[in-house]
Amino acid sequence: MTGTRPAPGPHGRLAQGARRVLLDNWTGTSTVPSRTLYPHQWSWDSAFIAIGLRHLMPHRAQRELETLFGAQWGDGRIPHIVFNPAVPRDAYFPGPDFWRSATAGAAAGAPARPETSGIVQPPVHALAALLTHRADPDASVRSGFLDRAYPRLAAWHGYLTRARDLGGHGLVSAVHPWEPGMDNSPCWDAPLARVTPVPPGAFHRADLDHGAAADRPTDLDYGRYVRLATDYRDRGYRDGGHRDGAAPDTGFAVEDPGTNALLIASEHALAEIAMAIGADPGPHRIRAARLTAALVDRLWSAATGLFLCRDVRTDTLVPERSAAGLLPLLLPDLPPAVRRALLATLRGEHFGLGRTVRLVPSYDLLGAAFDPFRYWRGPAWFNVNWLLERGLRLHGETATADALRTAVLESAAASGFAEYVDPYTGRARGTRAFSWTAALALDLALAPESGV
Ligand code: 9WN
Repeated sequence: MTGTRPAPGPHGRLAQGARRVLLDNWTGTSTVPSRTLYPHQWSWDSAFIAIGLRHLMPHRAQRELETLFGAQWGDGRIPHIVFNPAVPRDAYFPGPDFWRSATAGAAAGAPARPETSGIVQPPVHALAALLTHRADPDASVRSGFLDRAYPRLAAWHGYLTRARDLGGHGLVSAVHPWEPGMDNSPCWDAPLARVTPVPPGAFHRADLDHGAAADRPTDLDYGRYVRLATDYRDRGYRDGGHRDGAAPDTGFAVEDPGTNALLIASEHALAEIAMAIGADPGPHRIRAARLTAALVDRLWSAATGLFLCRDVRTDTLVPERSAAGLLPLLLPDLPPAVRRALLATLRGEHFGLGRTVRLVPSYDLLGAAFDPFRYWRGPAWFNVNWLLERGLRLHGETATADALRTAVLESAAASGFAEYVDPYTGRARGTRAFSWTAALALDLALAPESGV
């Protein structure tokens, strides 16, 4: 199957290039983020990929999500990686032999097959499922897509809000820096400093076989990532949950505004999905409102004009400005003063949109840890910019959204659909032919102003 060709339009060449990337990265049941660096299925990547694929082949977008849902654990968690058994076991580190999901995750309900990781990524999936449905509602209804997706998504959100409320105030905590999807964000530096790294010789980093070391996390970071993942695995992927004000018994517990904003946006989407299949949207609306109140209460910093991360072990806000703190712009019902301040921060000197940069950087342009090359410590990422474009449009900031859309399209095409780019020059960094860059550029090219 080669799929539908995008109609020639103002972005015809870009759409053809993006289509090529998505076809090349399709494995038959899902899409790899990158053939070289990330040769399995990743959770939030698949959500973003479905959002692009829906324009080419809506049923393939459904399949992308349903392959992921097929790896869901009995406790509701959707794992961050689903391993492809056809790929050599050491092609990616940490691979299936590290996570040992079927045995170490048995008590948490991990399936015997497929093998997966045991941590999670941000819950963008309900939003992706709703947008996939809307691409071809008749076919979606005929195939029962939303009827199958709804219980999966409800169980997933149930897991996050129940098992991951480590702070006890309703928000979801990440237990590993890979979980918010922004692996080496400077927001993790302080909480991670308490973690004893495993020695560098104890593992082999497959990422450095494919990526430039200057674009990737350091060996010290990796030593700590491996320590945290090992400890989580060795306690059977058990989540402590909230224990009456006590600090959680995990080495790392952070409330991240990006993850929580995406959960709220997805909870709104779940309300729409519930309506579409004749279920009650009320509980989802109530949960979205409660989570929004908790987000503002726990993570909003009026002094900074930004949402910050909270280190749950010390119960303090982390004084680093990350683009994750801008993602609540996706939410329809922010208090007006918060919304205004957030928009000012986006255009101010720390993120510089329309002022010093055309794409939003992942981290504070003026921050001490800023590095235009190194992964989540400065480079601009296309998923973050796609989410912010959507947020700007939602809040009626049309001119800024239009300019951001143009910058995403130009930069995605000029960089060969790079994983991320230098926010000042737009020069490609990381891997190329990266699936979510292609998918989200395609979405902006083909559904530019509909917000659908
Ligand atoms: C670890 C796949 C993933 C993305 C993450 C990105 C990166 C993995 C890695 O790649 O993380 O999960 O090996 O660095 O940070 O957001 O989902 O594209």
